[in-house]
Amino acid sequence: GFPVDYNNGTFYKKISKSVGSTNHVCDQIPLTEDELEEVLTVDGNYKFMFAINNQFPAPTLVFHDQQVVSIRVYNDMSNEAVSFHWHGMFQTGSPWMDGVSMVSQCPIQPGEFFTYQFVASPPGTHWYHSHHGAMRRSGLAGAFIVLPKEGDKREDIPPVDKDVVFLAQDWQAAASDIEVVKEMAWLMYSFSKSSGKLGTQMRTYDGSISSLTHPISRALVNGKTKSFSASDTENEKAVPMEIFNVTQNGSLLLRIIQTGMTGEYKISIDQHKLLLVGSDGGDLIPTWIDYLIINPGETYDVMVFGNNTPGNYWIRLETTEVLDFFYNPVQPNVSFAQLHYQEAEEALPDSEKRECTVSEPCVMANCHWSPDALKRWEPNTKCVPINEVKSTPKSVAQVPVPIPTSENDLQEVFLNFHFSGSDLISPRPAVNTIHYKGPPVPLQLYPNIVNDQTVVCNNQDMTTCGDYCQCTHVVKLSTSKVTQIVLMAEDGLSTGTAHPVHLHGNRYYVVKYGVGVINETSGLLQGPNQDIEYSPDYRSAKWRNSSWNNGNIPDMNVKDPPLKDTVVIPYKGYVVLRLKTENPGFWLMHCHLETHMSVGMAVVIQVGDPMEMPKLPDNFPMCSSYPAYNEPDSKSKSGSGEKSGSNHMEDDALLQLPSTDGGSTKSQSVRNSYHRDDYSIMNISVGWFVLMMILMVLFVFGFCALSLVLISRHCTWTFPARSRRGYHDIDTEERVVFSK
Ligand SMILES: [Cu+2]
Repeated sequence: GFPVDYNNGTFYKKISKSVGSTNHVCDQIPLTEDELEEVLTVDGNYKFMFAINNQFPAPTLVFHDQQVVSIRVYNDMSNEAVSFHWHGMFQTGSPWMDGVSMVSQCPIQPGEFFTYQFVASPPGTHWYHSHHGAMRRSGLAGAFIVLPKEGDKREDIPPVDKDVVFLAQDWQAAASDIEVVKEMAWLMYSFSKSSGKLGTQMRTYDGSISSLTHPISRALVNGKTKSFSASDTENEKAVPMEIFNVTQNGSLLLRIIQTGMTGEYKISIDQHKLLLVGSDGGDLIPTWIDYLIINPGETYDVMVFGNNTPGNYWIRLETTEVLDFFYNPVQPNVSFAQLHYQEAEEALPDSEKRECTVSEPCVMANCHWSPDALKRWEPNTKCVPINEVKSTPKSVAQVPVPIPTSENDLQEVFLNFHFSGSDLISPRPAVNTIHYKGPPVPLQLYPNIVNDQTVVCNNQDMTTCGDYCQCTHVVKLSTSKVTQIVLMAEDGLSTGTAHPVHLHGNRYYVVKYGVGVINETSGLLQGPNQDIEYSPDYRSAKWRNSSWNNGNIPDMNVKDPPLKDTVVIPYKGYVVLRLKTENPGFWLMHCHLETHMSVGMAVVIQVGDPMEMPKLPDNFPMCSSYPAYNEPDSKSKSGSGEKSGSNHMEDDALLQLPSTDGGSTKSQSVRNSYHRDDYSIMNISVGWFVLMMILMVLFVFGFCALSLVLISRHCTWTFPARSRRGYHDIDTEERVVFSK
């Protein structure tokens, strides 16, 4: 793209040069019709971003259950490699189509294409996104809807008049996503380069850190947002906002998908209750709610009814930030979309939220805080954690909740998603104190590499790891037993964040939920939950009460728990999952905050022995044998959603529905390049400031010393393994394949 300007009703291509500290506009050339078509307005700021078929958000893909999907991805980017994950798809029999770079496939290099082919299953609201690097929020994500088979319609929910996609995501106008990940990698996000100001992290209801790394991040709905703040620019106020149309007494199914990079949102519609009917492809017993908490990676189906006075109502996406880093109260950040009754005139809403009262309390679904923490901030609000949201009887009958028949029939794994390190020395994202590092060749294509202890490690063999354990962390599970996974988020630090954890290739029942200990007076977290005993290094854990072993955990919901593929672990709490690991393959399990996942908060779940895994197709592209793009096909490249003429595509398998009433974010107004620097910051007292500066100086000195040590180690140890020749320890035959 290029910077564009909007002046007196005309869009200009702006050519400017900076001389010294000032920016000189050299020329303004009006945009051509074709160029106008390609303007994506988003929040009204100029930003480098990615697009699929020139669309943002990426096109919505719709299939039917059990249909064979064939999608050809052509990497037309100049420098970045890419791979696509079909989030929520089981990939039964096709683990190499899961799209995880260096786990299921080699990344697709610029100029190359790769055809994904798999069976669409299970039905429900899913999505697709890049699974290489950090490009998801900046455009490489879209809805992936699997409709039930013809005639397999739900009868337990009211009729749906309109079925629409609602993609919610955070958005950072100033920094690129790579920069945000980089900040996280070096834990400098509290001294953000983009804001130049100290301490931008906020806290949520229980005092844990909000997962939004930058509090100003505005939420986008289907790629749109609009500012109503007096301090914002004309263009930020002029860009269109997403509008969902409903008719009086009509109904709307909103397929809400959180495609964001870092932040969770609390979604509500003024003066309208939401009927929660599904999540992550699982059908839920319909439940009325007022607020939906949604984290990156999750999807929820909610119905809205035109049962109020025809008019215009705000749809609110609020952050859950209520305290600054130093525990001073702050107002949560709010972004908007709009619910419009077609009988009413088009206007900006002047609606207010319903007040939650003792007699009519509000209901907050997927609430991951203790009710004792929530009540201080959200009075008269019922906290419904995810394990209390119920699957429909039909769903449980189709996928029974796995119950072990004997001690031997259960395999239990404790996985701690945390930051390893101390409060003072840069803690890093990890699982069981192991920082995930991708293998040199994709596991699914070279499964025998799991036997190589210089690459793969786990907690059974920590001898090769040392203090700072960074490797391809693989946890192996058997295909024949009931699996119980206990997810935890404990690091022994004074504060941290909750983590939304996604499992590929499988879904699980969420049977129990536990939160940390809350201080009765302050309502803030004061320590870890009391049900789990952690080893001092947080590498392993066990139930404090041994009678909880062998799957005998009290108060589990094994009758009708929800089926999920992404679940939030409360900070200092835990979640218990039950599943049948019947799908052999290498499946990534990771925190869905890109800032955590990209720098090590991930683990590979190996289901079954390589011998049990489906056989790789003979002509499957290995890293060196990707076909070059040799058939110029401008249609499929330039997009506009047109189907490619290639025979890789099952034409009738791909329906492209209009995403929502509002369409995409095509040009209505644009603005020039980015000038704003108004991050909301905390008021920092002089004392704190001096202390922080001293710590910072100490940190810099320590860091320099550490860097010298690391650089010297790096140069002598690891350079040969990173040679462009590829992984030097695999056998000669494979090495030839891998070489370019
Ligand atoms: Cu995380």
